[in-house]
Amino acid sequence: MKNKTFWIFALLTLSIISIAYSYTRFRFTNKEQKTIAECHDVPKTGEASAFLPTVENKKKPAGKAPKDMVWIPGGEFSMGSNVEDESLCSLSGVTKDAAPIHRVYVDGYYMDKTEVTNEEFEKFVKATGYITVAEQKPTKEEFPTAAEEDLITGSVIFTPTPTAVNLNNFLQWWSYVGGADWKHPLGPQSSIKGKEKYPVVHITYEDAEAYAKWAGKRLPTEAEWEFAARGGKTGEIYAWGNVLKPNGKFQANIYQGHFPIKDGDTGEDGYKGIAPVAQYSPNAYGLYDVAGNVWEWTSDWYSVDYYKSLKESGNVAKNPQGPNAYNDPKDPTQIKRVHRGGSFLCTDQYCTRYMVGTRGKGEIRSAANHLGFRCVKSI
Ligand SMILES: [Ca+2]
Ligand SMILES: [Ca+2]
Repeated sequence: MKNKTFWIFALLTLSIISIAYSYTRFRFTNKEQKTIAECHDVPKTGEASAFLPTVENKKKPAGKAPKDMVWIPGGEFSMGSNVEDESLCSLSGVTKDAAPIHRVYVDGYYMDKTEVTNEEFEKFVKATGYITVAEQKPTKEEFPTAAEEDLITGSVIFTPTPTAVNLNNFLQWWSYVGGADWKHPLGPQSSIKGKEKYPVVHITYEDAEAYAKWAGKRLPTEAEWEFAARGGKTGEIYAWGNVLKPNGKFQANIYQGHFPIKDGDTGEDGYKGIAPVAQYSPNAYGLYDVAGNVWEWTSDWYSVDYYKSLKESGNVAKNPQGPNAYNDPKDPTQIKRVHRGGSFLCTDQYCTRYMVGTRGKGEIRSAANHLGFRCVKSI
């Protein structure tokens, strides 16, 4: 059942999965160890002067910030990434959708300090009776070619392989698991008991949006997310600076070790797999886990050339809301919005999308156990 169902949903979930791993095919097809040996601590970047100084707004709202939120002043900044490679191992690839660097202005707003937790999401569900997409039985209308017995509730879970595998096929380590959802993050036998402070996962875009609306908040635009994650700094590679491991210490929950094999994650950063929120130092605005732990939804449609169009306009983009529609000619049927920040499955060898200016994307009705969100609130 698991495999059959998996294939039905493979297309639907492809986009989320590909966020992290599709480009591994470029890298690991041969001489894996040799390539790893070429990895370095600081990625190659394009012309540094592409970044102009961040200019924060001075105005601050009166009164205290809403509970568990911080004030993000907004202002003008240079958005995007000039990292030339996909990884720290000189792997060329898809971070190119984060180029060119372009000038953006955003108004100030409050932002959740952390990813939304299981505890917080449970309050929403108890108050509203909300049922997430993963808990809804897929319909024949949505999957017309699926057999009836394969239309079961569930979501996608990272499933380590028993032994080393050729990393050119990410379907080997992702499975659609019946009964997986936010309350059962690792499948029907698992629970969130004792995991109240962990980020909620298996959240689709509409789930995140429903929570935000209930909470009197909204999802951040991609520009708001990046402005906040940069913490008022200019053109740095990571939310904490320009070196992945200052003083040899990881600053975010990502993945170390041999991917994707069982027990391959060494947890050198302190956590194998997902971590409770706020286990690492916050950025300069007081935000935790903007890099790693779980990917975070933003409200922008994904368009592969959106940054290019903003740059070519020649103007500072004022409070950009994203393109009018999804656009990715390489994957026209999977309708996606932008994800940001990377997850506990991103490694320093590839999937370096925890670099603060880089982008991810996900099909809007797909979820996985490395995908969550945080909210913002305008004044
Ligand atoms: Ca980790
Ligand atoms: Ca995160």
